[in-house]
Amino acid sequence: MWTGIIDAYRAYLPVTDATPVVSLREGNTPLIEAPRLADKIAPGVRLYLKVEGAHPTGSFKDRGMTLAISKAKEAGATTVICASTGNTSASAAAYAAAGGMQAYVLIPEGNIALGKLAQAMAYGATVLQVRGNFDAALTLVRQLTERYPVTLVNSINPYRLEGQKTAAFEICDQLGRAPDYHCLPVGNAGNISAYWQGFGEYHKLGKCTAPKMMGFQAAGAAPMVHGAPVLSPETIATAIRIGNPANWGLAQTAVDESKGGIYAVSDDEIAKAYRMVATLTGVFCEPASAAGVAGVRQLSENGVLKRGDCVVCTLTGNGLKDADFAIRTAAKPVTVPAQLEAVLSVLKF
Ligand code: AN7
Repeated sequence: MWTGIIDAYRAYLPVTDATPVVSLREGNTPLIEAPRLADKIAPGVRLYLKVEGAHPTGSFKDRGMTLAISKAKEAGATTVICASTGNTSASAAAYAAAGGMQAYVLIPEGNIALGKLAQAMAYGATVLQVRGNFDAALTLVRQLTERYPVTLVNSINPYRLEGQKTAAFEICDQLGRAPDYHCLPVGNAGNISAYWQGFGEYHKLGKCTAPKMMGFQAAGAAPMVHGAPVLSPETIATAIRIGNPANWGLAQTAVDESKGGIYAVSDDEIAKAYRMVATLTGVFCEPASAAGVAGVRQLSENGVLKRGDCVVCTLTGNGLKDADFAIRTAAKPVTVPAQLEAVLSVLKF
């Protein structure tokens, strides 16, 4: 039985037998080859999708949260706090509930997907909607954790990255090698840093080569591409609507050491990639996740990706979290009376 990433990768994680493991059996997510998507966006490339939306709360955050919450519990914490564009708050709320703790979550008012808000509320977190963006919420959370006895579970907490690095281990274990390129969206820049940590550890042990880390920010929220914080980040991909990433330095190191890069993709490209992933692979990801796929297309068009290259793209979150976006952007259902002729007038046999 799969019992979660702490059990599976215990030797690589900062836990002891005394650590109380709070787990929802996260990890072991599917790695799916996507030849039809590759034909359309990067012909000749061997493209795989790491489906992190298959997690218990529907995003990659669960990998880091199981460790952050377990370590918080080990240290005797009863309360945890985070700022979030949605997925971190959903995951923190779930793991706090699993561990018998209280979660406080600060979210930017009006700018998180409804499913994520529903999750935080349902799991019993105290939800504060901040009149400001994610960056402002994170500043408040940092100030609170400096002054009060509450554990921060944003990715500034090193246990988050330690947990998230297991995705890189899994990819190498599933694929039997590391990809040549690893593509993923970048928001607060924790995940790309965690992947590099994971690939690096496996590389040192002789278990894999080191992929080039390719991060993609939404064009309206691309501080690392511009080399300066963005004061008012804007994008349809609300999960990565972040103007001043907390893990900027680590992420820059990841792309520098791996000879990768951070690039911008437009909202239009993200929306196109979002539709293509769903219709050409059967995997439903959220808009932010599609930034990495838009990135694969960009790298192929720019001639960076060559025939035969092995590319893994992480789909970070589940499409159901932002059902609104799907309904706004896909073909509308046709309403018909309950009569065969009416149905046949639409379905042309
Ligand atoms: C679906 O939940 O920052 O670069 O507060 O939800 O590690 O931040 C979410 C980020 C990509 C970016 N895809 O990852 C939060 C939050 C999805 C996300 C990212 C996020 P990082």
